[in-house]
Amino acid sequence: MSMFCFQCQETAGNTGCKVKGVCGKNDELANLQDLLIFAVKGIAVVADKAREKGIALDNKTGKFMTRAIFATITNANFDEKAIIALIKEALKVRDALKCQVKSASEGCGCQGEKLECATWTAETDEEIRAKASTVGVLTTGNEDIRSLRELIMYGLKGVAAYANHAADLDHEDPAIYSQIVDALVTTVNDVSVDDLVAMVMKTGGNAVTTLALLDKANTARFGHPEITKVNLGVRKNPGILISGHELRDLEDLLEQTKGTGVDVYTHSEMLPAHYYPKFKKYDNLVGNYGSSWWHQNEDFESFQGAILFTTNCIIPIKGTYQSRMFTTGAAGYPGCQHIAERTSGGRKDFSEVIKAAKACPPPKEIERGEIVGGFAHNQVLALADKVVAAVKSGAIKRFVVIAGCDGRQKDREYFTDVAKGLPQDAVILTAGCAKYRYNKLSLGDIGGIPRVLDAGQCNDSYSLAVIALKLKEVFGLDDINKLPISYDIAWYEQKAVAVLLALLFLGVKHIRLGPTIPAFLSPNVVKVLVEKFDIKPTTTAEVDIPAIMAGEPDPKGVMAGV
Ligand code: FSO
Ligand code: SF4
Repeated sequence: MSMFCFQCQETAGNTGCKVKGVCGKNDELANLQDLLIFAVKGIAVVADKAREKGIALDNKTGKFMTRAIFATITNANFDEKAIIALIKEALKVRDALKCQVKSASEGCGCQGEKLECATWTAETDEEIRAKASTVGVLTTGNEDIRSLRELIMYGLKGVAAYANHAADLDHEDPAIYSQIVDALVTTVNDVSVDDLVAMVMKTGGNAVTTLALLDKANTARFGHPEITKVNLGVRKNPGILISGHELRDLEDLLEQTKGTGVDVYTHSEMLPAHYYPKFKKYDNLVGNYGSSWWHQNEDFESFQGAILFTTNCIIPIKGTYQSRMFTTGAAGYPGCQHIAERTSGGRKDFSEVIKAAKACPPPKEIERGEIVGGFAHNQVLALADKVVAAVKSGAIKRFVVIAGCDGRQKDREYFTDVAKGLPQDAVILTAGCAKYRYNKLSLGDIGGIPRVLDAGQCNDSYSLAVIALKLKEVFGLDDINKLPISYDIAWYEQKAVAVLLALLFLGVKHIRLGPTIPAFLSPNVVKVLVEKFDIKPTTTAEVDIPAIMAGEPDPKGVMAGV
């Protein structure tokens, strides 16, 4: 075995990628990403010691940790050089912190430190590569401990990504960084199963806090999403297709393409940008092009223009578009030009992307028409009277959250089948790229309320929690599980793990999770999740739809409460 990774839903055989990632990641890269996590854990161990000496974690270190962790999320960064640079930086950050600890006390606070992640060091790429294959998840021998450690780690990867987005919008919360440190330290120490389970829940709590902060950061800068029709067609100018989740990059790009004759289109998870008032002001933002992340080989060929990746999900390049694809932020791909960070208060310089676009033909039209979205919490709450009246009259019987991620596996047709098969009195609430499984179907409306309410990116999952909590309040319920809401969650990568932990932290039970139960959950950990939260796997649309509509396990209690 030359690598081991089981962090995403598409892991080989639903057990683990051992030779090469299904995502395209090779063993070298997988091991380097493991080493980067190891190095960040070293920062956390020293930061923890520093806290004991009264030295608070500064935001600069916190932000660096989130950026480094973000680069290890599935499909974010395929560039070994970028990961090696982050490992070197992590060692520097850790050692600078050690010096602070040292000057704050007699002798170094980390002397005698037994944890290797806090002491290991390297200078050359060769040393780094040699170490990389020795620090992976299999170094934890006990299956249940490993499972809980990785459940925490993957939840943290999602939290780190969301916190990093918020930080890029100048919103940071030291308490979020501090919990990340607590959780990382927990994963490297010998602690009890109970303590690990408690940290899983704390990480879920941190996911809620972080998603709330990101929501604030987005809405403060771009306004509250509102009902919007998004164009799917194309114009005759050359274009730039922007993918990933980083809205500030889109803003910089729109500012710099103004008046250049280059149009901007969104791809995959960038679609919800159209819902924000701020982005509506740009007439160079033309529409959304293509489908969810895993269709990018075809979408990018036919787009013909420049492509900018701001975050995941990148897939290995097949075809002719490498020379016109760029990355920025946590994203990276070997052979693609990487656009540098913005200087404080400034803008990223996208002139190379614009130059590349100008040399390209306009996009080929692959579809026409519009899709409707923009149902984040403010917009849904603005419709609250209508929604509540529809529930009370029985016009809406149930809300079904079909949110999360899309993916390549054929089994994911299940989510299309559920969306199509749900009765007409069910409304789908969604966020994330899972919606591409059904967002171009005509599923109609209920008295003017569309049957698919798209809150936005997976980054906007907080909206779904706000909507649920508001309905709970309006209906005077004492338990979120008494609402007529069912959860049918499609997961793929680690941001979805963070969202899942957030839902568990909020007390949501009876979640269906698919298309497979995560490989990193050991049978015993699954047992705990089933006992505590009644988590269950998705089965088939025929079996699940009646159960979803019946509001298991207490349909009478659910509707009696309403
Ligand atoms: Fe999708 Fe990819 Fe948003 Fe994920 S593009 S799968 S949860 O990385 O980020 O929903
Ligand atoms: Fe395999 Fe997923 Fe890890 Fe890629 S990210 S190596 S597909 S488990």
